[in-house]
Formats: sequence, structure tokens, C-alpha cells
Amino acid sequence: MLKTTLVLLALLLPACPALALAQITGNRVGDLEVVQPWSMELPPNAPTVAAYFVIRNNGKTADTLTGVESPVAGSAQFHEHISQDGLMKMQQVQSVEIPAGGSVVFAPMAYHVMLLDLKDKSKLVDGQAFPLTLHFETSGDINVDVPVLKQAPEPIDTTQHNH
Ligand SMILES: [Cu+2]
Repeated sequence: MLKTTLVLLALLLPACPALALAQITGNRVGDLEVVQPWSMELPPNAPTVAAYFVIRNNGKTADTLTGVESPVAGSAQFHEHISQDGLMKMQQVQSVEIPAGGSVVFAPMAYHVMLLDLKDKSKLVDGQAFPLTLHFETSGDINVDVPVLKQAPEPIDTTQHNH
């Protein structure tokens, strides 16, 4: 019943991609949403900080994460962990594809955002949060507030949809 109502509502909305692009609310843009952003509190002298989250694509076409920035850092990169010669190491990737109807998990020992050249360390302590902007090739930008935690949160079920 709820689904039928939603479909009807969708049919009533004017099909206007430009307008849809402008309607950026919170942690979603278009068919993309960023859920459970977080960062681990590190010692004050840590040179870099990582940010984690899950990106869901509820749409029928893939999109690509192409860039990231934060006012707390001079630069920010996407990293992945790879196993090379029996060692785990991280390396920069230029972009990350978010498959249609799928999700990509940014987590310790997986994809993560690496913040370099840290500017404002006052927000990098437990209980604070810092802004992060993610750029997507098709959908545009998503702004998230990344809470800083002492411990990793319970991983969310990436197969679950919240509608
Ligand atoms: Cu890294």
C-alpha cells in the first residue's frame, strides 16, 4: 500500500533533472545516499585522519565518486587497501564506482577517505564532527558531517533499505 502511494507520488512529480539536482538535502542527492559517516579519534600529533561511511545507490544507473574535500584538511584522497607481496598496504585511487542498486563500504582495511595536511584539529576529537563534501560524476555533491568516535560503530547492514 505504501509502495503504491510512493509510485503514485513519483508519477505526479514533474520529471525535471535540473530541479532534482538542486534538491540536495542532508546526506543524499538524487539516488545516492551516504550513511553512517564516522572517523576514529587519533593522537593529536597524527599526520593524517581517515573518514568512513557507506554509499548507497538506489538508482538504476551507476555513478562514480570522483573527489572529496574538507575544510579541516589541505587535501583529501581516496585510498584502498591491497595485499601485495603478503603485506597489506594502502594506495590512492582516483575514483570509486558506485554500482546501480548497490553500495560501497568505506571502512578500516577497505576504501577510506584520507585527510592530509590537517588544518583544524579541534574538530578531530571524540564528540566533535567535521564537514566532508563528496563529489559524484553524475549526481553532484553530497555534504556530510562526520562524527569523530573513539571506537568503530556497529557496521550497518548494507543489504537493508530504509524505505
Ligand atoms: Cu589511507
